Amino acid sequence: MFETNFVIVTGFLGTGKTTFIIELAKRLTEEKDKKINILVNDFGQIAIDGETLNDFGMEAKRITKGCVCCEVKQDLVAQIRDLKKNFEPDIIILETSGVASLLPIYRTVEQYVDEIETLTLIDVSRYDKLMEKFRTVENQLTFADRILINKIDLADDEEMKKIEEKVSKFLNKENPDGQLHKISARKKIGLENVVSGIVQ
Ligand SMILES: Nc1nc2c(ncn2[C@@H]2O[C@H](COP(=O)(O)OP(=O)(O)O)[C@@H](O)[C@H]2O)c(=O)[nH]1
Ligand SMILES: [Mg+2]
Repeated sequence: MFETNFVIVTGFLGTGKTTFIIELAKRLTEEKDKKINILVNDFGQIAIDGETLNDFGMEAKRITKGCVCCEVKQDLVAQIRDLKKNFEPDIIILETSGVASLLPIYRTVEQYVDEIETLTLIDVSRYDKLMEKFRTVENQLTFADRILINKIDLADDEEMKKIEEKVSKFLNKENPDGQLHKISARKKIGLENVVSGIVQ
């Protein structure tokens, strides 16, 4: 049986998931010689001004009838089976919807893939607001292997220090094994360690 690894990318709408995945997929293809397939669960979301995967010539399959963490789990399983059979990817990357909880997705896919890596993006400028309002953001941070503070190009040193302290405090309590990375998906900063964390 062909072994496929699976990368789940969560983060609220607008945190930079698509931008990050484009860069991640490029690097895994070019630098690590991996065959990548991408799944996007973008139900009910209006694409903001971010790039879309297809603009970059990446074949992305969409799951649009509901959230893969709840009502369309079976669609996700069907897509994974289909990709494995037809493309034999080394790695499948899933962009979840902004409101998806991580754990149910993990549980759904674990029996169909070899290794799962969970990544959660947060946005320097919206961390406080999102943490206050959305329980799912807490869930996304709690069950992530890696937490990526994205858009560091928008924050000065003082702001960066503050947000790092807040995120570290949360992780110490809720997810002490979670690895923290500071990145800019758009400016392509800090991505090397994330890539090598996925493929040594
Ligand atoms: N300044 C800045 N903007 C970013 C960065 N990463 C993504 N963005 C922008 O944030 C917006 C949302 O990005 P997108 O990838 O569509 O987010 P998604 O909804 O999580 O998939 C777009 O305008 C991106 O260009 C970054 O590192 N720095
Ligand atoms: Mg997106």
